[in-house]
Amino acid sequence: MTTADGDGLLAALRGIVGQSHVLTGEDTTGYCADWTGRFGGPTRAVVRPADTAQVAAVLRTCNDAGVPVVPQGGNTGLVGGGVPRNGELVLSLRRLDTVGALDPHTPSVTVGAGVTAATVQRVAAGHDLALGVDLAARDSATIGGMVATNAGGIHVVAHGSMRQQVLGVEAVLADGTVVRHMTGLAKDNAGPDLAQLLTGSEGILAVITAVILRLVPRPADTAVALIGCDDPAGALAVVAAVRRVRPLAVEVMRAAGIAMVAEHAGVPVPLAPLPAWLVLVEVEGGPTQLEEVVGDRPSAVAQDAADARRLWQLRERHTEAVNARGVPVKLDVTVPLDRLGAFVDRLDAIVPGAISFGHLAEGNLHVNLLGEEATAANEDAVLRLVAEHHGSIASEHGVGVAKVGHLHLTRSAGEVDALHRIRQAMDPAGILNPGVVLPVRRPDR
Ligand code: 2HG
Ligand code: ZN
Repeated sequence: MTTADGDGLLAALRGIVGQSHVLTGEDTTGYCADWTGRFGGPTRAVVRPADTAQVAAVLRTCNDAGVPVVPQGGNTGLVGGGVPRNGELVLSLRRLDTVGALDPHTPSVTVGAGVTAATVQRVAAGHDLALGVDLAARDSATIGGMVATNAGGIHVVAHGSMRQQVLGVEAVLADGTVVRHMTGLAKDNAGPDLAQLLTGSEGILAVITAVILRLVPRPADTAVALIGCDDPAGALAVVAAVRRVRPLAVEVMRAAGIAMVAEHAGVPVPLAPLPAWLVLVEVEGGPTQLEEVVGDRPSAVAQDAADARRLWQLRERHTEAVNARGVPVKLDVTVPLDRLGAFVDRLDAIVPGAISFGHLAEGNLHVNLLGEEATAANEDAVLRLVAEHHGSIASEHGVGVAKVGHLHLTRSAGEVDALHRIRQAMDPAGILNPGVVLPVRRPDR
């Protein structure tokens, strides 16, 4: 069999995963564009393996044929790292959706790459446990993609990002070799940690097929409040106060964003007049935990679960409200908290119409540029401003294809070279997610 021609390749792939799991033409539509509509392109086929052995056989076949592959989970990424750009094959991991053993002692659970975050939360809740990472895309985002991008979300202040949840990994290298370290031990220093190397590697080093996830205790009670502030300094005072109790989430929004969500989603805004800055805090325990955090600031403290859900909607529906206005340029950045005020002053001067919100305790702002402001020149100006303030140009969504050209603002030449060398060692033919994170190097380099 020769797989150099398209037909031979597709026949070989059908032989591995079955006729109905190699999609072509119109059937590939849902896999070819990202959620915002900003990134995407054609694919020669979408291949949907059922298990690790099939993933390995598919990759071996593609590697032998020199065919580039884009691994894809729930397709909730926002930087173009999980969709085809140029005819690459899409390797969809969604069918790897087995929920394995839950170890109540560690506690942890073993899951396939295609299991959604919401499913893990449901399974964990049955044991009074939770996955430490939660995000608005929970119903579609899959664990493989969340590990591959080191997803963060709303509870990083309490439990860290995916990196802190990963206790073991199974993955397949470009040539089909399966690497497995699934002991799930809480302490395990027998050499460099492969799971940590693959976490955040955005599909350029290997394809993650299964993971052991640490679970955290589910808080018996939580309290939620929306707090108004005049400026970033006021918002940071809320962060300082909430750190004295047990924070689960500290999210920031601005008046323009809240007004946009209220209009788009019909969610009522409980504070009038609308403060310039709003911080949504969730803490472990009852409403009394919030008394000192709220102080004499304008605030709305949730009285029941429905109230809390409404407050959270004001935050979680920002993304869809932004998208309803058109295709945004999304800049997901971190700024050191002591420079946040200075950064925002300059940001507002460059892009006064931007919708910014995010995860305040980590200094993670999602700066969404819309309409006439959604230009490459503004993107460049904002990312340079971030670098000037000693921040990161890729906070939690990853580099993808969106920020490859700006990676040097955040990572030194030595670091980028080391990453190229690791990639070359693990995927010599460069078939895994080419053009993501790192620029494609010519073969003579
Ligand atoms: C969030 O925090 C997500 O809601 C999406 O990271 C951010 O839409 C965005 O810019
Ligand atoms: Zn976010």
